[in-house]
Amino acid sequence: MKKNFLVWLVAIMAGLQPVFSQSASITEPGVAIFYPADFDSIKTLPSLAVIKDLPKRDSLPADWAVRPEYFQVDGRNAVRFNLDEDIDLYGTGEVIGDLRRNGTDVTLWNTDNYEYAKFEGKQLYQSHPWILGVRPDGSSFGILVDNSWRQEIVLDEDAEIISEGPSFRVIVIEKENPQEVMKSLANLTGTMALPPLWALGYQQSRYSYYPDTAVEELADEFRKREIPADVIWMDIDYMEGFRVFTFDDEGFPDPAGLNDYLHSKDFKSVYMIDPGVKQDSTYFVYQQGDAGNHWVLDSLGNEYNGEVWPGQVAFPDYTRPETQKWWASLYQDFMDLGIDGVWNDMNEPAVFDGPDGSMPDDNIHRGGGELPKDIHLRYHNVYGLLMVRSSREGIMAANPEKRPFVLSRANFLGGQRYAATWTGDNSATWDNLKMSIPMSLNLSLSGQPFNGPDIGGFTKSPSADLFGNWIALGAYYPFSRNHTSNDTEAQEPWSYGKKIENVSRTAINRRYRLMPYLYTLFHEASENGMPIMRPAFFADVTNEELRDEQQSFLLGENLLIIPKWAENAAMPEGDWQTVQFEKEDDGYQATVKLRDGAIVPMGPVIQSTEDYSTKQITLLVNPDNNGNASGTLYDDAGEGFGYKNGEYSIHKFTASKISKNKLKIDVEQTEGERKTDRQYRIGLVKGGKVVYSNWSSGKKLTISLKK
Ligand code: NBV
Repeated sequence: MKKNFLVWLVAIMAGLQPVFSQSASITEPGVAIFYPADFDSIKTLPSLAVIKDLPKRDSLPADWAVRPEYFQVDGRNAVRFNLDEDIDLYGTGEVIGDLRRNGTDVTLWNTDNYEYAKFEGKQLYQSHPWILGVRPDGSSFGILVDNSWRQEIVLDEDAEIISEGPSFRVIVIEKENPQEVMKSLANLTGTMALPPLWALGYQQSRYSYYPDTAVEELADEFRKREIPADVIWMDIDYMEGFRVFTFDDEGFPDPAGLNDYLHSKDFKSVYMIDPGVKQDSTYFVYQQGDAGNHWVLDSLGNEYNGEVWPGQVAFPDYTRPETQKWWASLYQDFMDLGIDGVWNDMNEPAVFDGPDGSMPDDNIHRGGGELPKDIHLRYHNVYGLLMVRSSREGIMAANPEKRPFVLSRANFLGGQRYAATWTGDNSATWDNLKMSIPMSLNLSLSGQPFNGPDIGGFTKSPSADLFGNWIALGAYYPFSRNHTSNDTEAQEPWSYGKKIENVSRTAINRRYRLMPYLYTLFHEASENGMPIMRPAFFADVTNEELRDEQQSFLLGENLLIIPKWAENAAMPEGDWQTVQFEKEDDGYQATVKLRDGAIVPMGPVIQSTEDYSTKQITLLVNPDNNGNASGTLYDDAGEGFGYKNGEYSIHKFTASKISKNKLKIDVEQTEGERKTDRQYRIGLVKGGKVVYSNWSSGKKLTISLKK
């Protein structure tokens, strides 16, 4: 109270006018909602981030710690949170720099930011008005600013959010630990839908594989060299003059044939679609868009045009329900060609000749349905989200039996509901390799579990050594795709000679071996929003030594990944044991450590997820001091929606000691109706070795603990 008064007094003296929130209430246990005195719901609602109704349930308890103070600065609406100095801050979306965000500022304005070079890298492709705070005792809070207008998050002594739009509501989550905050965020903003299993595989891309025969040869090469992979990506050159939903006659005359070929080799195909539609009156997409009045307008109400790859383009106004439907409908014929997934790029939207590389702030989005008409300044940050929402719907309608997969460059808080993401145009530098971990972690801590950077770097060509290090780490990103630009050297795993080819194979083999665990984590994320890639401090939220650890990270709660190049990574306490996958130490592979008390299900090496099966599962186990351990395996068909009707299984594994030298693991199916004839064996992880039991199809497995 005293502190608030002081802040108020100082603000008055500085000529600012604090306005304390007009209304504050509890909307569900541990979640408070604050509205400013001058709140105008038409200007910021309906929320595109929050999908839950937020009724006022209770009054705010007097001891509620994290409260906003609304104020104005230079005519802008702002909010401030007075935070104790010892609080560690995370999240704020897609950001460069350190994991711990204290002392940083970021501008939420989706920006095509090649090499992260513009605006000091402080404004990237996505916007997440979200801060996660962790106190010394591990208790945590989340601040969700329910506002899409251009805004800045300044994390200095206080946390301030300064918006260029009207005043906005704020939601504060208060929980006993950061994990519970993440679940609560997912409860408010939704979770990633369970992706098709193939999307968890290793993926190969470049700008652009051309022509189709090069794509086929690439697929053959992976199979010949026995480097597992699931997806090949088609970048913009497959199109006819960069016209979306068309194919270049010369290079890609028969896309259906190409996709058939890829499928016959157990590959999936993902094709790029940008939002800009070439202004060409002979082109069917432009004609339809024109006839349907689907374009974003300039401030005078005329069709807005800007320069992108195809030349002058018009931009679909995804705030309009009719435009959403029309855009979705374009995917019908497209997906009928056997396309498996869609890559939406340039959807910040990027406009080469527009202000700051996008469209003017006063462009008009007409809305309709749930969204009111408003200017671009309000809708810019959600342009990508609305685009992928529509793309996803179109893909679903085209293939109702399949799980859609969309990758998006731009997005907004809550956008994990519609698309996975990658971190845009990074470069082949050591700095970018190292920074990819905190980048992916902060995206993960902002509600987007399915993310990763371009492995190897997009711009510049990595040395063999840098590529080797990158692929050895990249095998553990939730989204694991090698991608590079059009003016770089070949970046396939075999492009650097035998040694790095072997390094790549070993790393990717490991990813596929861990697939049962990884898929279980994806399922968990789709259910409750727990990130797949987690900061090391999640292993012990009271250990402050771990709070800025950003070389190593957790995959789920049971595996700790320590890249080869990590120096003195802070280790969580406990007896974390190194998992030995392959015999060779090639100087590149990450150290994978299994938590004591954990059981991790692992499969055999396969060449793609088409061969995935859980018929033989190795249970890696590291019993704790008392000889106990536990773990989980989620399984389903890997595709389709049968899992929503019980066609899945969850098995729980519980290890305990039955005598001084004998460990048993009980296997129990706890959920679902899927039945699998499965054999298990135990892989006891100890002293840098894995000791295996025999295979057994029983429900009780045993292994001797003697050497
Ligand atoms: O479509 C070409 C590229 C793509 O490869 C990259 O991943 C995107 O981030 N795209 C950007 C457009 C231009 C890049 C210079």
